Amino acid sequence: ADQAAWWRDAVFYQVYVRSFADAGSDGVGDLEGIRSRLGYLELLGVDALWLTPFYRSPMADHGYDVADPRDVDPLFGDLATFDRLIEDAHAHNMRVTVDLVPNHTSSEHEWFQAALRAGPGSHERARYLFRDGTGYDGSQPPNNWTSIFGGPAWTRVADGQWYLHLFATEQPDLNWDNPEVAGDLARTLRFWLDRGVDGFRIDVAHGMAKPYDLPNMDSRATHGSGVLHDNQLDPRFDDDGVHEIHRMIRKVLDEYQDRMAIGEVWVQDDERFARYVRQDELHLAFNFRLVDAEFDADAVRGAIEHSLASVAAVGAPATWTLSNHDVVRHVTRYGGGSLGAKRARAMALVELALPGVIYLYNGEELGLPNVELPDWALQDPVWERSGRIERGRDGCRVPIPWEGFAPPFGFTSGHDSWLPMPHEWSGLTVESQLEDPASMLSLYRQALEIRKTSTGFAGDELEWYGAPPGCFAFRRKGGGLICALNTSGGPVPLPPGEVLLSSGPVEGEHLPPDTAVWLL
Ligand code: TEU
Repeated sequence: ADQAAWWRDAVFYQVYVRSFADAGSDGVGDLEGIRSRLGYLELLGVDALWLTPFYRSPMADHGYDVADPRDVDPLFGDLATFDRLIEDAHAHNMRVTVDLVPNHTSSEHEWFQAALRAGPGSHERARYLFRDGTGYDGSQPPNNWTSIFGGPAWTRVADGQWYLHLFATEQPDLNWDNPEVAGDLARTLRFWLDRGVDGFRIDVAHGMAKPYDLPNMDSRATHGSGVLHDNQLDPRFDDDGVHEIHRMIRKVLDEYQDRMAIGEVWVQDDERFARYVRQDELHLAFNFRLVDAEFDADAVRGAIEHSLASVAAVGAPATWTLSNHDVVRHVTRYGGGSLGAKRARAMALVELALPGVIYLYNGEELGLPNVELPDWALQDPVWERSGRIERGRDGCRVPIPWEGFAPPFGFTSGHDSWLPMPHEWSGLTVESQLEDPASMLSLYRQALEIRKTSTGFAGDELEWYGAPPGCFAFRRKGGGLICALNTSGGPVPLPPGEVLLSSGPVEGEHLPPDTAVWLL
């Protein structure tokens, strides 16, 4: 049945709820805002949405710190609005998937509040990972684990015990050895499935399970985030016990029709990565190798081949992502300005030519660059990071410019958006790009339309052609579509075929630099 499932070649669109559309005037995006823009998403041509967390939260990590996973935060709306959103999205032929955050809760979650009150050794503390400290007076953390957000992964509470948090201090890790924790997740799954959601994106799906004795991490393990983890060096992630949790999740999903789950899996080893998408576990796992690849034909080809190979053995579709709410937007990664935008156009055609599942990040279809925000505007709790996100992740989370000539560009009816929007974005609004056949938005619309309707995209296998240095060309074996990319400094001969679409002007028989083309 999985062979024909709706998600196997779907194009998902990640809605960063805070930043997509504000139906009110508080400058923060909300569920009603999304509902009011469904027409746009249908016009764009995506099959499904992924909504980032909109649950009750004190927003220490903008909603990835969940205080109640079965309610909507008043900032984003209420359950009735959510139900209307699902109903309307389905009426517009789009599926809706939602985020799940099972590795940790907010420190404001009633469980954690009860754990603080109850004290060492209590039933309440056993839902989290509380431990005594080390050193003669217990004043040192239980082990050497670091937080992905910087600093030690342990915080000490008033009675002297320490609790584990792999992310912010306000995100205590749950104890997945406690059956109450799994029971509660099953309840959350059913709660949203019963409301009609089509699936889930599982946050930190390689987390959750921890080895009981919590052994030290190797000092050679990378501390930054966005880095693939190696369980040999780093026992914080990818513990073997995690698969039992994914089998539990899958069982619940299988009680319903046509529902799916994709895991956020940052795992180095291919064989270990593939375990997450075995028959009885998750349907899909994010592969971030395209995010890591520079704009270079060999690097991109390597990422594609690696991604395809890593899931081939288990028969799960590959997944493709260029950007998300945690990384620098790819227009900027590729050099920024008009060069970055040109390369982003080329990479959009490469990505959309690939077999499997696509995840677009809101705003990439407009060619939004990362924004250099002034210090006063920064909000992300991330403070001590690896190079690519050292100033935090706010720069890729600036709200979507919809229309008009000045900030907030129709994003909110209020005066200010939660992060300031650049004045230069007047040329990048949805309104201005819809009219312009040469815009990034028009390119995405055409590409998505062709991907959906052309027979060229059939089959899962690629055949690679010989190509000049700095270039590649592959053919979809089943359907015959050819995609060629030129990352070299000069023009190269076009492969034979009729041009269906190109990311920039193609003159005569040549493919110019920083350009990709589809041929049939
Ligand atoms: O990110 C999980 C994760 O592993 C992070 O290291 C991620 O690589 C990092 O944020 C990249 O910069 C998820 C969410 O996507 C992120 O937004 C949350 O902050 C995090 O979980 C905690 O819930």
